[in-house]
Amino acid sequence: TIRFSRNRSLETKFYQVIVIKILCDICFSDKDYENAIKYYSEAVDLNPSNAIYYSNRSLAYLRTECYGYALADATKALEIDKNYIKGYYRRATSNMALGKFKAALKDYETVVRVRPNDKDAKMKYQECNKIVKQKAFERAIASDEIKKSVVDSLDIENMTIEDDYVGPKLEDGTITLTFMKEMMDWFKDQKKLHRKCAYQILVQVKDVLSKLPSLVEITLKETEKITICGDTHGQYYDLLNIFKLNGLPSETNPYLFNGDFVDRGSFSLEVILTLFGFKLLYPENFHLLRGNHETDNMNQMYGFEGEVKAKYTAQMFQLFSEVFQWLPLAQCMNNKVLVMHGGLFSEDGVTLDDLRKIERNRQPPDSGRLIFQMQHESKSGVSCQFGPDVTERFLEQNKLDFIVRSHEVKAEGYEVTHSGKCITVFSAPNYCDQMGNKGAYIHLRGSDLKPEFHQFTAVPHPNVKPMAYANTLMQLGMM
Ligand SMILES: [Mn+2]
Repeated sequence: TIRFSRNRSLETKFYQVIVIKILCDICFSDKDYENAIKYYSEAVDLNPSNAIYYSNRSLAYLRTECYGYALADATKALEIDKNYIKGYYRRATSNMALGKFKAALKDYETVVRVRPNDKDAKMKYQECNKIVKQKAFERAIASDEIKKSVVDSLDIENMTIEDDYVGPKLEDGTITLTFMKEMMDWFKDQKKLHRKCAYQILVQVKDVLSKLPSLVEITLKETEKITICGDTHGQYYDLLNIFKLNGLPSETNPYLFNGDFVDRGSFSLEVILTLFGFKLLYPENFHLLRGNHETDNMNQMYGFEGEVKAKYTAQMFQLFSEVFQWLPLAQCMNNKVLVMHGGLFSEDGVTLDDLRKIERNRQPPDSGRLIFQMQHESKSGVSCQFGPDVTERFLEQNKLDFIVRSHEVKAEGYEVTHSGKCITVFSAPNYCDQMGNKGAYIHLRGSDLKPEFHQFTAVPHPNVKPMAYANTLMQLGMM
C-alpha cells in the first residue's frame, strides 16, 4: 500500500499524479480493478477537473459490475468535457447494463452525430435502437392481454423422442438420481438433452417453485449442515467441481444456490437444468434463490436468451422466463441467518414479514420496489454497497445474527465485512475466464451456525468462450 501525503506542494502533486497513473495502468493490466478504482480515486482527488480519471474509473467500475457507480463517473466525465467521446460510450454501457436502453440510445446518437464516419459507433447505435424498438413492442403486447403461459401451448406428452437419441430420459416422467448422473455426464461431453426432457423438467420445476413462499424458512437440526453457494454464471465445469469437492446433493447433503445461475458463462443451460433437476429430486433439501440475472433484461444482454435460442427455441426461453419469476427471493435458517442474492435495502425498517409478503411472480420494476432492491441492493442504481449501520439496524430489528449475500466477485471467493455480520460468497472461480478470483462455498451447521469457508480454483472447460451467446453489443467490447 502506498500512502499519499495530504500536504501537497505543486511539485509533489505533479509526481504523485505520475505515480498514480503508472499504478492505475499496472492494476488495469493485472485486471486488479478494485485497486485501479482506489488509485483513480486518488487521481480524482488530486485533480477533480480531469475527465479522463472519471472516465477510466467508470471503466473499472464497469468491469467490477458496479454499474451505478460507473454511470455516475461517466456522467461526471461528460460534465467536465462534453466532447469526450469515451465518456458517451461508457455512460451508454452503464445504462445498458442497468436496463435503461433509451438513455443509452441517446448517447450512441450523440457519438454518431459527432463522428458520422465511425462505423463502429453506427453499428452500436443500430443495435441499441433495435433493442429499444423491441422493448416498446413487447410493452405494447403486454398491456393488450394477460400473458398466457407457454405451458398451455405445449403438448409435451406427444413430443416424440427419436430412436437415434441415446441420451438420458426421465423414468415415467420422474427425475431419479440415475437420470441426474447420466445427465451431468451427458452435459459434460457437450451433448444436448432431448427437448422433451428439458420441457418436462421446466414444467415440473415451475409447479414446485410456485408453491414456495417468497421467503423460505428452514430449520437445521443440531447435526445438520447446509452448503451455501454464490453466483455460478454458466460455469458448468466449475459447478461439477463443487459437487466433486463437496459431494453430490442429497437428503443428507443439502445445498442452497444463491442466484445468478445463468448468463456470461456459455454453459448456462447445463447449469440451470442440473440445478432444476436436483430441486425436483430433493425439493426439501436443495434450495434455489433468484438473482438479478434470472430476469429478461439481463438474459437478453448477457447470453442466456441467446444460448437457449441457439440450443433449443425462443419458446423454451419464454418458459425459462416464467419459471425464473417463481424462484424465491430469500431464505432464512433457524431464524438467525438470512440469505439473499444482492443484499440489504435502501430503506430502513424492512422486516422479514415484508419479504414474506412480496408478490414475486414478475420482472423487477425499474426501481423503488423491494423485489428490485433485493437483487441489486441499490439506491437508484447507484450504490454497490450498503453500510455497516444498515446491516446492524436490520439484524437487530429482525433478531438475526448475520446475512449472506452474493452478487459481487471477490478475489478470495468470499468476504466477511461489517464485523462478521455481512458475508459475501461467490462461486464462479476465474469469473468470465479473466478475473483470476477463487470461488468459495460456505458450510453452516445447525449446532453453532458459524460460517465455515471453503475455497476452490477454476477447472478447465471446453473451448467455448464466456459471452459466446451474449448480445452483439456486449461482445463488441462496447466498453
Ligand atoms: Mn448478481
